[in-house]
Amino acid sequence: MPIVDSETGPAPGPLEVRTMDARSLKLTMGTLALFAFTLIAASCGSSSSPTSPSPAPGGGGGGGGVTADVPITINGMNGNQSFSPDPATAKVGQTVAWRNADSITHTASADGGAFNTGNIAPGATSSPITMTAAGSFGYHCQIHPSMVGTLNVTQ
Ligand SMILES: [Cu+2]
Repeated sequence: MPIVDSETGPAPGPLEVRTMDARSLKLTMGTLALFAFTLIAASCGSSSSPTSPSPAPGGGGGGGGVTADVPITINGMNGNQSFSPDPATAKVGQTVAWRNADSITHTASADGGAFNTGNIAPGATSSPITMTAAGSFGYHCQIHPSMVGTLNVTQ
């Protein structure tokens, strides 16, 4: 008996679907208008978004070379006078790069391993290193451990 009941259930279904069709047709007209409006609004919003970031990369790329927020110069093997400025100061999120003004290869390597430029050839500048944590970082040249400096990173 319950099986018959459930079979009777779907029977009026098609009738209801017809009514739904008529209703959904009206709905579709309204939805279409709303959709079109949303589309225009959305396209306006999305077209302005990519436009604003575009000038930024263009302006930045004009520089050509590698730029860092905080440049530090490697003067050469001179103890705690090897790097300048020393101590140097950067903020969390800023980039620091070391330029090797000497005639031999050097590195700038944090004593605790927080950062390491790797070998910087004479006249070259290291890749910019982003400072992600505040602190006072002593660093040295891995090739010439007597070369020492300090980088203070503040919030
Ligand atoms: Cu060195």
